[in-house]
Amino acid sequence: MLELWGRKNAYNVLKVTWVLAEIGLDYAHHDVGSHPGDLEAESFKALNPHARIPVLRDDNGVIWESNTIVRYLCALHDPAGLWPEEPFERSQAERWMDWELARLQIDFIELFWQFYRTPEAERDAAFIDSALRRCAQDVRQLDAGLATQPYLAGDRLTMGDIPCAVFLHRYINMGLDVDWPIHVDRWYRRLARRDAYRKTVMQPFDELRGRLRF
Ligand SMILES: N[C@@H](CCC(=O)N[C@@H](CS)C(=O)NCC(=O)O)C(=O)O
Repeated sequence: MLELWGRKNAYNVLKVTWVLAEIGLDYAHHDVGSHPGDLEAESFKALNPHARIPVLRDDNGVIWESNTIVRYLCALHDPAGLWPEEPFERSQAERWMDWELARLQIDFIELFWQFYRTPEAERDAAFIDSALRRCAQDVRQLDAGLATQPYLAGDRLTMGDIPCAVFLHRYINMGLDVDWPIHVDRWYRRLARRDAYRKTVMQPFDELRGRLRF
């Protein structure tokens, strides 16, 4: 039995709910991260000592770190599909997952928190401007990666698309005046034709607006 802990509109949880939907896996959901202090509860920290969501558990044990969960689910349940079996092909997917964690998410979380989660009167315009410029540069990198192929690791959807595509939906729908270049746009339209992406990632997130605490 698969179990997932995490608020369903949390950026990193979306990666997992999308993969679960994409593969068609049933799971029990525990809505933590929605109530003050629930991530600090000893019962939750016994699952993830870092007190962060998402967390997944199956018959093998507990896994935390969203991209690790994505890799695990794809390897176990969709080998040769979302999980490219051939090592070089897999590296083409994994490099985008690692880049998302090391670079894109850092730039975006700063922007999202300063612009979207911070009440308007408390926002720091210079900080937002700087984070926005870094995100725009990141989107150009994504565009270059998509210039010669429909998906980030080649001609089909793989786990490599998951983290960056979660970012993209938030980035272009948070109410800022942002551009997204042609190859990124085509990729987004392609993803938007997938039921699993629409039903998980392409969902309203306005309950997070101006809300520093959940
Ligand atoms: N690197 C971790 C980051 C996890 C993380 O920071 N998750 C956020 C939600 S996106 C969280 O737990 N925030 C605390 C909260 O929502 O209260 C991962 O990718 O799983």
